[in-house]
Amino acid sequence: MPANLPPEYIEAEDRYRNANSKDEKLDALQEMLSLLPNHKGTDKIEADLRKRISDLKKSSQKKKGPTRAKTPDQIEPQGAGQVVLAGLPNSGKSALLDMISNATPKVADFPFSTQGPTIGMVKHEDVQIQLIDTPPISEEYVETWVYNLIRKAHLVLLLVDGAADDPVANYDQTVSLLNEEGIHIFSPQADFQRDAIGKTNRKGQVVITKSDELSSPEVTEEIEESSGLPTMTISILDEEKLSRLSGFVFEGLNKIRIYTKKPGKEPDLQEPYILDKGSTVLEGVRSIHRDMVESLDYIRIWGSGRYDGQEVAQDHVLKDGDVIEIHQK
Ligand SMILES: Nc1nc2c(ncn2[C@@H]2O[C@H](COP(=O)(O)OP(=O)(O)OP(=O)(O)O)[C@@H](O)[C@H]2O)c(=O)[nH]1
Ligand SMILES: [Mg+2]
Repeated sequence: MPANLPPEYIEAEDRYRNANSKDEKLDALQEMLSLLPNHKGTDKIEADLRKRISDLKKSSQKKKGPTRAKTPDQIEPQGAGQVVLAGLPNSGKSALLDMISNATPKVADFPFSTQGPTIGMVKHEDVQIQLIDTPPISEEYVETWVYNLIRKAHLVLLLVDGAADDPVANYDQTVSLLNEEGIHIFSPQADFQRDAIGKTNRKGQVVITKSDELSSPEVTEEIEESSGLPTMTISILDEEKLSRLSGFVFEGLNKIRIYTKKPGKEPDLQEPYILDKGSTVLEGVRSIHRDMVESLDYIRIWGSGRYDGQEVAQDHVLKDGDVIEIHQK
């Protein structure tokens, strides 16, 4: 039986063929379906249209997965901590992540080139640190979620464009934009209240980029002094400086690594346990295995003890790199 398709149907079909986007295709297909005469000769066409509509809907849903999440600030922390790169347009955030992590964000010589977050993992010796590249903050425009991501960061790296005419002014502007949002950056070494009313306090450090184009070497000192934050200069052209960045970041996270050993055996150095700086032996044991605390008898320590294998009290403060041997009752 011939299908006898009306001219409107043929027009919709033309639109479908020439459509440039999935939405346009979907519109055209739905119109074709509504214009399709309802008789036996069109059964196969109808089935085919329904299948194409369903496939298109499925594929556009897939694209709206994690990469186009509604709230890009909700990123699960991984590794020793979540570190967010923040800075004015063109300050070198993406180039830095590109150089030191496994991620490949877009780097461009024009401002506002980054629109979404890019997550990279950076290796510091035997730990991984999560580093997130963000779109710029600026007077003109800021993606709404960027400040939320900064509010949740374990450490904020303030990137200052060393090639700017006045890097100090570049730093000041970065900080004042954050302050306007109620975000205040403190040195990781400073004592501070995490969140005061209406304010967010975050640990942060300064990274002055493009040191190969830095106008004067005093800039670093000047920014370090006025900010009171640990500050370093880097250049994507200077491997030696880049290689020091992961240590600088790890230091800012205020974490330590500890390892365990069994009596009479070599220490297990495969993967460290990550603890907050200042953690005691007891807190270390608790984070390794909560249940061990009750049956804990004593601990021997290699590293921060007076001598290797010293038996230490439960309130002994652990140091980065310590190896502990847990003895249970
Ligand atoms: N000479 C030199 N150029 C650099 C350095 N780091 C970045 N650049 C250049 O600076 C420009 C901006 O770098 P991006 O990494 O895209 O800057 P961004 O901060 O991510 O920019 P937005 O995403 O727009 O905020 C690019 O042309 C980079 O190649 C550096 O250390 N030295
Ligand atoms: Mg960028």
